[in-house]
Amino acid sequence: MTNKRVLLVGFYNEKALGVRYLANAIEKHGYEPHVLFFKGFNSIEPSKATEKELEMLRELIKEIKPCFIGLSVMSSLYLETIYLVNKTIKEHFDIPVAWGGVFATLMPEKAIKECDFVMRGEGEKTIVELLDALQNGESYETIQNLAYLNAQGEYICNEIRPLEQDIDLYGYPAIGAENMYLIHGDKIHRGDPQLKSFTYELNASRGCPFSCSYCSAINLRRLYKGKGRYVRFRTVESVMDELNEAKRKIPKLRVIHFWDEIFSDEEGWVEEFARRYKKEIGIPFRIWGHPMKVDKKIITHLVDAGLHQIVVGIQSGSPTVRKDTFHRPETQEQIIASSHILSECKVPKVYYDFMIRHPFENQEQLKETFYLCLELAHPFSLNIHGLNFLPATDIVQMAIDQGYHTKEELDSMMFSSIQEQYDQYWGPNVYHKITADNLWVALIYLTQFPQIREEVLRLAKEVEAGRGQKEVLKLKDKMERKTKISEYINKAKLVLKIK
Ligand code: B12
Ligand code: SF4
Repeated sequence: MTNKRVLLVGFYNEKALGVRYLANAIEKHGYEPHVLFFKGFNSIEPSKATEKELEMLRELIKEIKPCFIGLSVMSSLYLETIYLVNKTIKEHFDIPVAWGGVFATLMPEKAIKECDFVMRGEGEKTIVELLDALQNGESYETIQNLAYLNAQGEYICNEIRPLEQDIDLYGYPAIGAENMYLIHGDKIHRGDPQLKSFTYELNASRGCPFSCSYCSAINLRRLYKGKGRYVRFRTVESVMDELNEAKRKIPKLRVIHFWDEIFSDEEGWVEEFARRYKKEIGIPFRIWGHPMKVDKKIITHLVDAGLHQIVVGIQSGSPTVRKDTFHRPETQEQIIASSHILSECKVPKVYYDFMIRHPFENQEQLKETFYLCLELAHPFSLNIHGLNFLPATDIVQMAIDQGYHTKEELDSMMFSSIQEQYDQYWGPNVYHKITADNLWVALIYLTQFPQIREEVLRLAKEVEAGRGQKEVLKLKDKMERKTKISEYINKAKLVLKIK
């Protein structure tokens, strides 16, 4: 077999790092990667694949004629589209299809029902080994991380390989490679969409040290138990090489996003990074943080280097919900102290994430979130959303054990349509239509605005006494409108680089 063309498909994200890393990995081994981003990013109202988009996919496959297709099934939220894509490939072509990504990794038995191979965990080595075996007509039976059905139709799931400790060896994701495509809005765009972007996204590390029950990180860590250190950092040198290349290739670049689950708080690494970033890159950057990883010295270095935004997960103001339900170890004091550090260090934009209105939380605990928010140091903004049950995460079994949902109910939620799943997270029931029952949500929202603090405290007393409903909702609507306008202005300023 001499056809070495491979099609890798990422979903709902033209920046998807997984397929970009894989493209580089297989290219190094003599394959010709083609990367399709199937549908662009839309975190609020993503639509499923249209018939026209599926037709465009079929045309592209006819044009490329790949010997192998890999689908990156990172999230279960858009399985509806992945099934459609998978089905159309299977119906029209005789090409082996593999699934990889976090969903396929954690639910290989479900995934293998749809495709020929499942590759679990980090895919750089597995995909090369599988492609080589297929090319050479050799056995793939012992390839680590691989799952498949054998000739008898039995499910085989091979052992997980040791984790690569030197993640610099993975190189960095393909930027601006020729064979890249985006199918979105019934159109096909050729070339890497990243080149026209204002932002660049990257990972300086892999893995998260925490164990939140609603997140896949702990399940991935368990999968890799005994296979080497799970949280690994790239060298500053490797990160800078990638950023310098991104800066050279992306003319409109204005913001860098680090997509590390939690940005490094390792002092030596951060010092070196900050010094070099400021000198060589000098573009505002954004990170994700954790209250237990907010350290004054570290944040000072990062702000000096250009830290422009940090998003910190708090998730609940109730210590009980946080500890017993979400398995988050941080205390109220640590959360409040971290907010003071971020404020003193003058991080320009601080966001706190909260997950509210889920079956594990009662109204008293919702109030605790309100009172915790009152103690957070300004300025900050809040991301308030619901709880999305994700397949294979610990919180799913907890909801069953504690009698909040049956397994069947959870399955129908977790495997529902794209729109229904996004609605559980961002949707109308969580936040947008605040009813009299959940005035506390509106009050939580209002804690972001220090200028109306006294008014909010007064209204909280009114609500405690069963009054003030209209006033709270009116104020919330007013502040929401104002915030939207100032967010648009800030975005425009950033893009236009006006200070
Ligand atoms: C960065 C990130 C984002 C970014 C970008 C995501 C992206 N599509 O690239 C943003 C902020 C946009 C995002 C959004 C969302 N995310 Co997110 N995200 C992450 C995070 C922290 C890191 C992902 C990453 O870039 N890793 C680095 C790359 C190199 O690794 P990778 O993508 O896993 O790819 C490797 C392997 O998986 C494998 N692989 C991947 N694809 C394939 C394909 C083949 C064929 C093969 C062989 C191998 C393979 O090889 C790759 C290289 O080693 C993960 C956590 C995690 N640990 O994965 C959550 C995570 C993937 N996100 C998650 C979720 C839920 C979401 C959202 C749905 C949240 C929401 N409700 O809006 C959206 C969906 C957005 C979208 N359209 O994809 C969940 C998914 C779990 C699930 N069952 O759904 C995760 C696991 C976190 C969690 N809460 O558990 N996310
Ligand atoms: S800190 Fe974030 S990435 Fe890490 S386990 Fe918790 S939710 Fe997941």
